[in-house]
Amino acid sequence: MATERTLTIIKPDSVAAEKIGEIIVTIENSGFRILAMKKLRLSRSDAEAFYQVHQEKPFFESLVNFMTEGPVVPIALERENAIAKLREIMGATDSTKAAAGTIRNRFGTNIERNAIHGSDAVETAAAELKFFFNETELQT
Ligand code: 3AN
Repeated sequence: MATERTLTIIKPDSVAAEKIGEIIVTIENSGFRILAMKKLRLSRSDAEAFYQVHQEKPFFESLVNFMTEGPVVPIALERENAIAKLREIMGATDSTKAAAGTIRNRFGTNIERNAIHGSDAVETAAAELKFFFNETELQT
């Protein structure tokens, strides 16, 4: 299995709850290497662009409101099978249904306020990493 890159975003709910450290410990203990990391506040147009695949969904505006309510921490991650592994330790989209011990089970509240983001495929991971980081920042 090849080394892969993926993107997580520690979302505004987790940042406000001061869970950045615990989430990073969990991710590092799961064998991921941090390639790049920053803390920033998304503008409305940034959040709309990041979630453009959901723009027709009924929850889109609420999702954009949530993602812009406070700072986020995007992190570029690397490990073998990174995309699937991150989604495994992240848990289901709906935090109330996420398996025990997953990040969304431990730190999320519901289907919207679900603690972290994780890329869902090779193409989306590449595009999402580019959204937050340039090539120099991703150099190891
Ligand atoms: P995931 O983050 O598990 O890949 P997506 O890509 O389907 O899930 O959804 C992106 C984000 O949109 C979720 N992380 C969540 O915050 C929000 N979301 C998804 N589905 C709903 C929903 N039915 N109601 C409210 N928010 C939702």
